[in-house]
Amino acid sequence: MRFFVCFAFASCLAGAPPKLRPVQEQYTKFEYRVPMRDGVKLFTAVYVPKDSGPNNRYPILFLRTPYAVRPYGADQYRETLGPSEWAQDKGYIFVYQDVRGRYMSEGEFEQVRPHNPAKTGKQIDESSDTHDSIAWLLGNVGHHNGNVGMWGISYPGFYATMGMVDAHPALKAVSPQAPVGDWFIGDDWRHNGAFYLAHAARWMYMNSREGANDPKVPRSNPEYESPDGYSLFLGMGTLEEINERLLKNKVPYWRELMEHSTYDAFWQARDVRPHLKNVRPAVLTVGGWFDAEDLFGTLETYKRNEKQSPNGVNLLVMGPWSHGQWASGKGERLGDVAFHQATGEYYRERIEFPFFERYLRGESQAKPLAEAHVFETGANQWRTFDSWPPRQTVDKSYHLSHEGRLAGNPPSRGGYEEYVSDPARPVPFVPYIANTMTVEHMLDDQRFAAMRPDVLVFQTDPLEEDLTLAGPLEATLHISSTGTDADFVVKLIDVYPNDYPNPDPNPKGLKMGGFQQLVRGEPFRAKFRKSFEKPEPLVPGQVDKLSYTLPDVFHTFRRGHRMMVQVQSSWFPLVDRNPQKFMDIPKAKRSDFVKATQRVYVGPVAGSSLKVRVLSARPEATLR
Ligand code: PG9
Repeated sequence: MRFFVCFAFASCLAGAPPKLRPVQEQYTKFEYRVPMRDGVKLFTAVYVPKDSGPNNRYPILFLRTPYAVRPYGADQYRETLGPSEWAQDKGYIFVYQDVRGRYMSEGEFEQVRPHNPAKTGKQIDESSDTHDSIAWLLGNVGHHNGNVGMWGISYPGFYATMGMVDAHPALKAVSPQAPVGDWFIGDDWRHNGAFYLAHAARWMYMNSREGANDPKVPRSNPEYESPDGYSLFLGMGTLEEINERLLKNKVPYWRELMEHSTYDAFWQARDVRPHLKNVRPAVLTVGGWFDAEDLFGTLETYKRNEKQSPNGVNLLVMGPWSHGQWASGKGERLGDVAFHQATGEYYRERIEFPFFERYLRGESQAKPLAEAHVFETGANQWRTFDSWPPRQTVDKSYHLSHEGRLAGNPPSRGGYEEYVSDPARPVPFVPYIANTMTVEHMLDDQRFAAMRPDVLVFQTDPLEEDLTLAGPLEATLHISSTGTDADFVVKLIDVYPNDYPNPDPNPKGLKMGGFQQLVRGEPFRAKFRKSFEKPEPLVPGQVDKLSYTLPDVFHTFRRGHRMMVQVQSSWFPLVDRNPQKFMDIPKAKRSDFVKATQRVYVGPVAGSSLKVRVLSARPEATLR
């Protein structure tokens, strides 16, 4: 059994999901306009179990969203309720609310509204709107047991996070899932200053173009002129042309984003992390190792809460998932990579459901959970730890070396590898045709990239033993460029052995021998190497240092596999093109995009490396 081992519980097989009754048979729906402290009313849909006899009491599970609590109308029911089929079946009072300024709620919407810890009187933020809503629900909805929980994925995950800040005392359990942490450093729009073009263009058109806030307007993609995003975005040339041609200049938020192209007060005010202090509710932060949108925010939410709320219950779940993949379906695979078990059902039944049962219905309802419940990719097994990253790791650096080697020691002589980065022929981010950010790109085969002359490839010999990495990665690159700005993308890749078996059945005709599975990739925009607030140009030809953190991994490189690092200067159209000329990129014209020769240095001093954390022991966690 090479791929399917379960340590965390006696079995990691999820039970069969419950057979659900239609929502309207089990629940009665009510709609309310809930008043906030400043008089603004928020549209709120409440589903109460029908069998709520005089003595039956249920916890409340509350979700706040900017994406509409459709369907509207007290006789119109959602098809499913709550975070899972187990929760819907058991019976909770499920509450859905349009956040301030969205769809049927009054007031003004603000994207990731900054938290105001010093608010007084009628001043509001998302924390106070949550607090006021909970107070109203407790006073106006019958049959509750006095305990409230919250959950939400992605943007709703951000609202769950804000609910736990200065929380209402009845809020006992919160599960922020793929929540935003910081939009400039690592979530959604920018990663280390590099702009996530394909994702931003689609999301913004769909959710924040003029008129999209009308409940009667369906959510829709922009009208892509072609399914081939590579040539489409390349043909549009500049960010301004993309705004005109694809977004039809209809997205005020895109313009706002373009105005804030450094880590200025706008972004700093939206950094959620400083506010995660002395959080009282039990917290279960949930995320996916292959979440392309909010992996950074997920890990940062857990880590910052751990540090700043030392007395709280703070738990983490990380599975082998794309953005939100854990919420439905079996979760047996992502893209071309199989996990050989129903990871999603397992999580919903064995982790998320017990979490809410325990903290909202009572300790007798569910066993305690481990602090960190994490899926080990590569080995395909769930593991539990008392902390994340685990304490039992040792740091090890893998050095980029001559002749494409990746080695445990730095090379004894210095040198460099170089390539020409041409903005007219950027490195594609996927080996197939796509016009949006695909979810699978986070683990797609990188063989197509390894063949390009503008991608550097460094790899180890086949490993003699399994090697498990647990925690963040630190990239250090010594670089020079003939330009005055440049992007560098560092990718960590698991190279499968040449005799690796193909799946059976194999409808896609996959050739897994030599497959280069992306484990983690992250860009860095070089002008931000000293400061995200005050970018500085590169001096052409001068060696400079970039060092940055790539989000955590929990991955085992199996015996016989190789570890590979690729370095490149574009990742298109996932990331916008860098003109390779120091400037405010949203203002770049076609003529500003120029070729540059990039050098990556190797050697005993001022070389380049990837620091990893190697798991040195395998303890199991105590349960909380
Ligand atoms: N990741 C998306 C998002 C979160 C927060 C703000 C803007 C976008 C989402 O899927 O909701």
